[in-house]
Amino acid sequence: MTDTGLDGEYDDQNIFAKILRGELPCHKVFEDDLVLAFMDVFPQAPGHVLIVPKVKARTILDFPTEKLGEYMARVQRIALGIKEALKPDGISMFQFSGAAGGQSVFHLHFHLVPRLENSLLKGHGNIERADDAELRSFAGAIAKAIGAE
Ligand code: DGP
Repeated sequence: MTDTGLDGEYDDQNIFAKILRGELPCHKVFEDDLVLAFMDVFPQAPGHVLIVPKVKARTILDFPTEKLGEYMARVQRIALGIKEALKPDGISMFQFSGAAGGQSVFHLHFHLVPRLENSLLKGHGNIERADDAELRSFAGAIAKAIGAE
C-alpha cells in the first residue's frame, strides 16, 4: 500500500510513473530530459496543466535541490505558454505534498491553473473528467505557444 505521508518510499506503480514510462496515455504539452507536462484530466479549471519531473521524487522535499532551478524554469515556460495560448486573467500554481497536504498522486508535480476574472475554481480532488477532445485542443494550443509541438 502506498505510504501517503512525507517520508514514504517512492512507488514505481503510481499513475504519473506509468505515464512517464508511456504505459498510460496523456495529453502532452511539453517534454524534455527533465520534465513531462500534460493536461490534468480532472481539471480545476479549463487548461489545467501538470508539470512532472522525470526524477523519481515523491514530494518537493525529496526532489534534488540542485535541479530545482531548472525544474522551475520549465514551470515558468509552460506558464508563459498558457498565458499566450489561453489568454487567462491570472494563473494559480499549486504543489501539494503528503496526503494531509492535499496530494493524491505520489510523484512530485506542480499544477498550473489558468484563471478568469470572477471564475470559481473547482475543488482540488474534483472527479469530473474533462472531455478528451477539449484536453487535446488545450494541449495543442499550449504546446504551439511554447514552440513544443
Ligand atoms: P495531487 O492531488 O496534487 O497529487 O494532484 C494529482 C492530480 O492528478 C489531480 O489534479 C488529478 C490528476 N490526475 C489523476 N489521475 C490522472 C491521470 O490518470 N491522468 C492525468 N492527466 N491526470 C490525473
